[in-house]
Amino acid sequence: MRRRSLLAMGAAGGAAAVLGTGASALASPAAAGLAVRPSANPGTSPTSLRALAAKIGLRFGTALIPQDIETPAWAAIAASQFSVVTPGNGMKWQIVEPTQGVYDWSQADQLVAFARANGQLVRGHTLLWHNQLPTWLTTGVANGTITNAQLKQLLHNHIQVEVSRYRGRIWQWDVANEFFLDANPSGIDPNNFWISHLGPDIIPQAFRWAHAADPGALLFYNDYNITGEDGTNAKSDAVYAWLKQMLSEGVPIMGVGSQGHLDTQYGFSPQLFQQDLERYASLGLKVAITEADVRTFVNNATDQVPTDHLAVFAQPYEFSGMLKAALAVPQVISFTIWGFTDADSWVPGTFAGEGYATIYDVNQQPKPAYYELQADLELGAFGAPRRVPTPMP
Ligand code: 9MR
Repeated sequence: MRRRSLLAMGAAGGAAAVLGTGASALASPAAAGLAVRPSANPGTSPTSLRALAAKIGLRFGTALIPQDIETPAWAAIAASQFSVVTPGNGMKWQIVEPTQGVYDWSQADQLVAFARANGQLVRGHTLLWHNQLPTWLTTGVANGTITNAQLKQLLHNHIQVEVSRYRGRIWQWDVANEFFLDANPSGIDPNNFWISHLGPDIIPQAFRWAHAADPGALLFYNDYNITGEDGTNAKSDAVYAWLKQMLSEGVPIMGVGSQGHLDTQYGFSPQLFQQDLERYASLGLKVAITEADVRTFVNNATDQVPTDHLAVFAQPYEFSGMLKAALAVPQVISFTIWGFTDADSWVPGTFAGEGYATIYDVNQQPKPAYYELQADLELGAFGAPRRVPTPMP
């Protein structure tokens, strides 16, 4: 997600970075002897992303929507390449309680069953967010039929019901999502739906409720542009200070998720990204890359061919920069991409004219970014520190 001025990208630095990766991006599949097709049999290919990541204890993940699971050829990729999965939408309040008191767990159950069948862990996503709330809830709050006291009670119930239902089956929960302003200085957005109605204490309260419902799950704060992507590091500074404060108050926050939604038009500093990951880790937190993708301008939403030929180099370069930074920090326990195929990425529907954001093309063929990540993981298996241990579901 992005909100930084075009000028923030230093043109020279951006171009050098792009050129620096170009040759290897295109040469890597054949030259490195890594040209694998996704295995139809989960876990059988020693060069799958999940198998390579496993050598240092890292979980490599993707978000999944029902189509990914229900289309056999897509499910084969999802099963064979990834060792942790996140429901793209299936655990959000709007989906699980579309009518007050009437639950629909079908998407969430499908995801959890798929993970179990394929030896994958699950990242639950997400309990407290201003977006994708049920209409009955937002309408009731707007017209006054739901008071603030009732809203708080409804949230408590939502967290208790959902976290309890999957107790013992979720590795990491994104408890709270996207509360900080894209501004310098940043801070918790006072106009956020939850903050404006219930005040900032609702965030630590949500963590306490989630912890009570599943004491074994790792509870995460998750946000975008919190690893230097804003160019100023203002949002990272604010999130870091808030996390430090929360931890000093004994709030059960165990991890921070950096989403990693990049766009080639804005440039990217892998160094700052790594420094910020290290800074969160220094608080004693686990760290996860939770929604990585790298979008760029494309010819159309169907074919998603980049219109700038340099984007074909920049896109894998930025993916690789995120992964290399993550590999350097042993507290980074998972690296998740936000959907594996351009065919069902959220990007074309949200950013007009953009796409090409994932690591497989619209026909589910691996792109240069796939091979870059594969090569990074293969090298990482020799040099990167092993991941810190975590409680397992
Ligand atoms: O991928 C999700 C997309 O299908 C939804 O329409 C969208 C609604 O806002 O949410 C997308 O996922 C978001 C995630 O839950 C939180 N971080 C940003 C992601 C992309 O918008």
